[in-house]
Amino acid sequence: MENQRIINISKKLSYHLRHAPEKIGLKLDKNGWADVSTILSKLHISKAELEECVAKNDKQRFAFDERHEKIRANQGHSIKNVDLELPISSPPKILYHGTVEKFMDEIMKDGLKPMSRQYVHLSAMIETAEKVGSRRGKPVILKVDTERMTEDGMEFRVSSNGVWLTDRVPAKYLSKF
Ligand code: HQG
Repeated sequence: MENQRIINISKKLSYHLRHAPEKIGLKLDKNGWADVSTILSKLHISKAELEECVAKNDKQRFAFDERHEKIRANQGHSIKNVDLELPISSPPKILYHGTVEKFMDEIMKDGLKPMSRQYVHLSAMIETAEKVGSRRGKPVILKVDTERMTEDGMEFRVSSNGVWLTDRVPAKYLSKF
């Protein structure tokens, strides 16, 4: 398949599996899984195209169940009642968050908030944070002191595609990189 077509399908999958399943009559179960057959008919794509899209996705955003009858997004949900049941994990001592200058006053006052998503998204690699920030303009990179957060009882989870997730990051654990 052409790269642009893969990207277009991936965007639709992200939208419906994370934010708006009802727009195409899709139902997510409590763990975020949706029927592959519904996706195929509503997005007018073949099983082979869906398989290729999942396999070639640059961030491995989607996962199939064992029999490839169900699919879900690995992270990024805004739907509140989806629980991926990710176990609590111990993160590297520092994680990074990429944002942009216009949000900085608010972030350094209120900390990082999940905004429209379930969690604040953090990464182990600076390069990833730079990419995330660049979606909005010139990236500003924040360091998150996860060691102190953990000492203070805060929890982290990691998605199967390596994105670190936490409920929020109070400003005292943040510093500019
Ligand atoms: C900012 C993409 C004001 C935050 C990426 C960010 C990621 C605040 C924006 C994933 C704030 C939320 C998530 C506060 C946070 N005041 N602004 N207190 N706290 N913000 O898109 O982290 O390609 O929900 O800095 O690669 O940018 O979709 O989060 O700029 O992994 O798979 O509010 O989305 O992945 O934006 O991105 P988002 P994000 P996918």
